[in-house]
This record gives sequence, C-alpha cells and structure tokens, in this order.
Amino acid sequence: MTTQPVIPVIIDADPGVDDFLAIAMAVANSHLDLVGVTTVGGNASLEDTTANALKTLHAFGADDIEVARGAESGLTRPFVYARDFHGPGGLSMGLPLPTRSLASTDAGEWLATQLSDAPKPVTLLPIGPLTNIALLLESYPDITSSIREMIVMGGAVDGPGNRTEFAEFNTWNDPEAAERVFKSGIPITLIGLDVCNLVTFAPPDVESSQTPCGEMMRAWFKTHPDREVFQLCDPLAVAVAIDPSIVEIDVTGVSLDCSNDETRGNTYRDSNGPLLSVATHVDAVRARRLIAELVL
Ligand SMILES: [Ca+2]
Repeated sequence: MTTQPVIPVIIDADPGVDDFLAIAMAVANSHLDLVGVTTVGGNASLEDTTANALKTLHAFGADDIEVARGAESGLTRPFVYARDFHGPGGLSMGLPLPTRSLASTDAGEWLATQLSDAPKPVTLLPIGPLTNIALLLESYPDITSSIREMIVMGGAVDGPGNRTEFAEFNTWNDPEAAERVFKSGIPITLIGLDVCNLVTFAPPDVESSQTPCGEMMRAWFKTHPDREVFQLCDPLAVAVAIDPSIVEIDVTGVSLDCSNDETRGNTYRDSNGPLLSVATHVDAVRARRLIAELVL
C-alpha cells in the first residue's frame, strides 16, 4: 500500500456556508495539511467572514490553525455581499466565536511569510474574491515560486453565471484581481460553475447527519424552502485538491471582462488569454461521495 504525500494548503475564503464545508474538509482530510486560512470580504463583510473563519475552525476542533485578515474591499469597488443566500452574518446558524487572536500580520504579509518559510511549495485554495492573492502578487512578485499551484473556485467559462447572467459571484466581485491572478503564470485550475452546479446536496442527503456541516445544511435549507439543492462550489475545489481525477481538464486561454458593462466579471475562452486548466466535466457521484464522507 502506498502512502500519498501530504499536501500543504492555505485556504483563502469568505465564509460563507460552502466555505464552511470546504474548510471542514481540509481539516478532516489527512491528505491535506491546512497551514492556515486567510479571509476576504465577499459573501459577507470582512468582519463577518473573519469571525466566521474562526468559528468554523473552532467547530472542527482546529483552533490551532492560524487565521489572517485580508481585504475588506475589492481592488476598484466595494464588495457586494450575498447575505440573502448565506445568512445575515454569512452563515445560516449561530456558532460560538472562540477567544483567540488573529495572526499579527494581514493576509498578504502572512501569506508571504508562510509561503517563503514553507519547506515545500504550497497549494493555494482561493474560494472567495481573488483580492488577497492579487495584492500578495503585487507586493511580493517573487513569491510565485513558493506556490505549487492554485485551485480556484471561480468563473463560469462555458456557461451562465450566478451573480449575473454572465458572471460567477467571485469573479464578478473583483474581476480586476482575478485578471491579475490569472496572468501570474502560477499553474491554475479553475473550478467554475460549469462543474460546481452538478455537485449538490439535497435535503434527504443531510437530514440524519449529526455533524456541524449537516446541521448547517439543514439550517440553510430551512431558510431557503424554495431551493431543492445546495451547490457544493467551494467544497469541490477542496475535493479536487484531494483527488484531481474527479474532474476533466481543458487547458485553454481564459480572459475576464473587467468592463463596467453588464458583462463585468464574465470569464470566457480567449486564445490570447493566459492558459488555465479549466474543469469542464466532473464525476459528480464520486465528488459528492468524497465531500459527504468528510463533512456529513
Ligand atoms: Ca466562498
């Protein structure tokens, strides 16, 4: 029997209900070593997403994992939150806030230090607007060699968006940041709505779960009686870090619409754009099973 090497990962998140599940997966899976969590505004304000990151780690007995606070606004515009979807404070149920400190430096400096000091290149899992990563690359342009790869939840290359007809929420909230990150030359796998929409939980999946994620899902379905399924967007990015074979990849040029038009935030195929590994198909049964085994 072979032992899989442990992959050091840092999650950059805007918790968020699906971020809650994604962080839970990284804590639970022994193949990933969660080095820390950096926070960004997005689903809710930075104040809320940072508190939610602390609450999330606490819920899974991981108070030892550092949390560094990042950007409260996009590069050119304030974030627009998604409180109707995730809950007024970004989560669908109340959770205790642990009494512990944040990292003493902000997300950019914290990331630069962690990445530089890491014994081997780290995988970044950005699952919110890409503002923190864009700012990191601006301040520390040489840091790219310390990043093994990025598995990004964002975009909707071959299909419609969810924030607008054209754009997925994360790329819509800070397309200028996403464009900088996509052009960085760091190997990027893009987990967009094309595949995320196919990997879901329905109420029967979570009705008997005794875990915090099961409880969170039930609370979410209770506040969204019109929804038949919950799309496992951020968890799918973590699932791909654990088992890349659950998605099929197309390496293609991708560009971003940074205009102020209705198409702002659109990700689209463009032979002149930077080459990204875009997930175009997913084995939804295996992906869902992998996620469920870790969180339910
Ligand atoms: Ca997120």
